Amino acid sequence: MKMTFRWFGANSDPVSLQQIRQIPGMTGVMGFLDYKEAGEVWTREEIGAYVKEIQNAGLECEVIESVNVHEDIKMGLPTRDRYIQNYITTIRNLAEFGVKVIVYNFMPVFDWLRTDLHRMNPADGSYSMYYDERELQGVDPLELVRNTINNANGFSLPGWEPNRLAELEETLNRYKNIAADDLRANYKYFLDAVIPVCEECGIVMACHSDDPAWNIFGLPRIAHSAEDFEKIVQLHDSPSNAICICTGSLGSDPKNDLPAIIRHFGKMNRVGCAHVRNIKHFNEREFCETAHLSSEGDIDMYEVMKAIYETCPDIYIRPDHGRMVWGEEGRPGYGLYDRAMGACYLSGIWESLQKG
Ligand code: DNO
Repeated sequence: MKMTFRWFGANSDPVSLQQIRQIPGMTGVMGFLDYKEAGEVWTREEIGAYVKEIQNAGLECEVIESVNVHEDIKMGLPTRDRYIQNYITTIRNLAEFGVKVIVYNFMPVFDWLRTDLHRMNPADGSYSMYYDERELQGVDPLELVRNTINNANGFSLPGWEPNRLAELEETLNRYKNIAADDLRANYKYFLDAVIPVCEECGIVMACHSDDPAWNIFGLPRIAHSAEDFEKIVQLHDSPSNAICICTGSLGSDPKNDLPAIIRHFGKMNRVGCAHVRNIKHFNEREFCETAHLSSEGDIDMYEVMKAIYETCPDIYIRPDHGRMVWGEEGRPGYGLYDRAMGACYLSGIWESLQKG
């Protein structure tokens, strides 16, 4: 297992590479050029400078996250081929600089969704991201987008690029005619084009699960259960066509048996990496993000790490989200302190698995 940390780049992340390097056990970052629009080519110059900066800080950059898939590809529009070609150029460029895994998602319009980015936990005064389906009743998606962007403390949020969301109304209308099977067919078209290139240049594509793990605003979503992932890995049968296990998003549906899912796809060599975090449910479709410890939420982190240890021990892992603690005012979901504590906790479980 290689422990990594998400990093948004020097111009955008209040967390520095030196701080990341100082977290015990940290080997590298899951990198992101957060200024790139979906569909744009990530150039050799941009990637080269970014990777060099990370390596100069004593860290690796073998995973890149959120090379976003253009909506035209997901909708299967005639313009998709141009965006797929750009994606392929980006894959080749990333491979040239030593990247081994690309984390992406195939969710229509919304990458991840919360109804509150900053809710105080009455027990200890820390803050968490929160989701309550009841708070979405009667909410217009446009209003939700505005609120999410306005409440992000001035930070960019992954998957919430303002330009992409500017065409939201039109995009939502277009999706009315796209069923889950259509989306899957468009997904296959994309994978058939990019996976052979990945095989050629040694890249694994890791599909992130839908967050939360159900449909929202009537949009089709096809990546939130073991059955969904089974279909995805079969869409194009190759070790380069893999999944990113995100315990917090898959775990938002208590029916998802996380250790079993990890074991199943781990044994198939189809787990590209993992985002490991915990959540606590209050009601059906109402949960908050917690500290990583098993005792703080509903996910058994020991069992999650054990399943990784036993079936896919060589993957990249990162702590994810957690809370805002000690007065930190960071990017929602990406504070330094709670993720650093989470990384140490997960490394501790790992050590006990190795020695036990
Ligand atoms: C949310 C992240 C996601 C993830 C993308 C990958 O916090 O885990 O934004 O990076 O879905 O494309």
